[in-house]
Amino acid sequence: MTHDEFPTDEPAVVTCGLPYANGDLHVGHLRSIVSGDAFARALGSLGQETAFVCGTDMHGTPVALNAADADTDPESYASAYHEQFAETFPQFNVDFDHYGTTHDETNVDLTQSFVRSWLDEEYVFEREIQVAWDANEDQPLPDRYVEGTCPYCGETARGDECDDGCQRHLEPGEIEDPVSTLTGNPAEYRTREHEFLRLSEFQEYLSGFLDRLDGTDNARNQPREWVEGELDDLCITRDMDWGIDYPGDGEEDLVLYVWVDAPIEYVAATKQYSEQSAFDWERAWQFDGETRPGTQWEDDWTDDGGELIHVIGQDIIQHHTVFWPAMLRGAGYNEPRAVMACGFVNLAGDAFSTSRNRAVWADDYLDAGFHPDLFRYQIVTGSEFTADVNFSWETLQERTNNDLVGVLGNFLYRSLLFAHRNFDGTPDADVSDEVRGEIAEATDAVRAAVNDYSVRGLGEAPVDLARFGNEYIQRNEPWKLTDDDPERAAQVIRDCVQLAKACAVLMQPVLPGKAERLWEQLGEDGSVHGTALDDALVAPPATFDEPTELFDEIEDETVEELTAQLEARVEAATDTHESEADEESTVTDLEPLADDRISFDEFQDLDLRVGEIQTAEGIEGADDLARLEVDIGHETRQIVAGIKQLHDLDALPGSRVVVVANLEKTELFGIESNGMVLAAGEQADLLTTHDDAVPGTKVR
Ligand code: B3M
Ligand code: ZN
Repeated sequence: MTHDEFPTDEPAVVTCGLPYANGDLHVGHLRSIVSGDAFARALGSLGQETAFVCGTDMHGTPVALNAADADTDPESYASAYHEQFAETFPQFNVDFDHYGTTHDETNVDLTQSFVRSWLDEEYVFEREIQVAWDANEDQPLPDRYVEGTCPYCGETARGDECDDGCQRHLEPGEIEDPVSTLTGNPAEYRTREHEFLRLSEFQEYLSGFLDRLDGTDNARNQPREWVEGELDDLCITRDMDWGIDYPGDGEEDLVLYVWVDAPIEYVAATKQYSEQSAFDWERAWQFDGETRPGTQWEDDWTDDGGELIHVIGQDIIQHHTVFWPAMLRGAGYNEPRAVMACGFVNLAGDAFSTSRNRAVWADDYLDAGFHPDLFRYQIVTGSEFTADVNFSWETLQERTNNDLVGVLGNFLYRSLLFAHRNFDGTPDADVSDEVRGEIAEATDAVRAAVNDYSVRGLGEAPVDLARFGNEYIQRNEPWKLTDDDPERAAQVIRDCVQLAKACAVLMQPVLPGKAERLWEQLGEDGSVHGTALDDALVAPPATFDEPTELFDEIEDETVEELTAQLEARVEAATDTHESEADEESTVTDLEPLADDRISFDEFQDLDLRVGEIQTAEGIEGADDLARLEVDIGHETRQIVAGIKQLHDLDALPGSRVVVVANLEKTELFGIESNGMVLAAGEQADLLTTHDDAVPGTKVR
């Protein structure tokens, strides 16, 4: 590890990826936000000065498109979501120090000042590029206004990202076969002038940065290939009205790309927090070394400056480990210390699909009436942070009933009840060495979890300690001792009460609401939030009232009902989606007929032949491609076709197909393709013959 261990003397900033103001929150969003909250709370308990900030991502095509669909202007549309988000997070016990928006004045000013610094340092240049254009609507099609094929992996992608495939960021003009999402028409490309950030100049810097970067392995390793390959400059402007105006001269009609102002909100939100607190945002964010690239990139770096930690979903690693550090450094800001990227949340083993309503929404959870800490515990301990995690009402029930009720709640209730009934609170005795050691180990485990960026470890710590507590009670049977050996009984219960208090301190990051209630039950003054880990060993008050159970079991009937509701909704949504998709493909997706006619001779130039598939196998590592051997009479051809996912390859041999035999050879995934098999539509419906034309017969 390049960085000093937590806690350090510098201020820390923990951020979460900003939710787009284009739809309701679901448990997928909540995963990284709850994890960030738990991590920030745990850092605080180590004694690290910490600001926890986030905000709503108001700009960009996701918002503009949805606002247009909803027949409203983007600002009102985004503001309504912003208010909804700001109200929802506290209901999940997420406690931001500042939750802002990318559209407020602080962020607008700061974003424009970043761009001006890049301009001063000559990191920005102008270039003519091809942008997608809807000829019918006569308008440019930035980012999500256009869909097509990813040039890197062949999956269907949006204009600026390949979110169903290789997850890469795509630059304007890169997407192949672009189609307008406004009209479904094929898009044209037109030449426009745009502004670019010279990312390529930061290559050496970024490579050193990745060597130093802490956090989860996915975030530290994945960007290597992007930084070590050819690093394309980043287009930072868009042809749109909605966004922050590009502050350079003569480009009044351009706004900044949403990924410019979005991460800058991390800085703006910290600044706004500083205005209401003693937190020093400049100390955290500003870098006082050299900002020009050059040989001193490496020598220049010191471990001074704040500890900037970004908690994000794994789909936005490139933005946070390549673009963002370059943006910061180019404007004279400090670099991230760590990026923690979590996996997705699945529903019954499959990805969420919000457009198909195949999701558990934040409101579904809140309406079901469960305490927010149950969700927090399930989502944080359900898998390693970097792996995908399943959410279902059954798993919520299982984790709640087994761990929270069965282990943690059980230990706390029996200990405190026994202590209250027999000693009116904390017995007058010393904590044993064994229990003292056990608590010290548990707090060390939390320190280690923070330094390993393991959010799961934070959730497990209090339950593990309670498990020990239950075993300790079982082993010492204090109920047998009260009459025979009251002193020994006092000692055992003293230990249990201390373990309960330690549980409260350890519960604070992941189970903050329940920790607070336990704190009250222990008769402690003030709040458990802000207590240090070391308070786990400080004696609780001498008296406290009769406790109540902290957790209730989730009943089978409740789970059955919720599961049935969810399944019904997902099914209904899938059916509608499929019928809509069918309609769409027959009506709106039809490409217009070509205007230009070709001559008969030109048609004759195509050597189309009947072929018979001999073998068909998937190409390893390529999502869509299959290698076919096709008999075309004179010879057998090797042809690569994008049909791997769309056909049962084992069933293909023996099928007749139509082959373009005189197409120039090409290589796909390192495999030569000698011809083309004709197919129709998205599902690659293979063209065939219906009678006895033998392989090699010419098609006319
Ligand atoms: N608004 C949401 C996403 O792509 C995007 C995050 C911005 S973080 C600076 O996940
Ligand atoms: Zn891709």
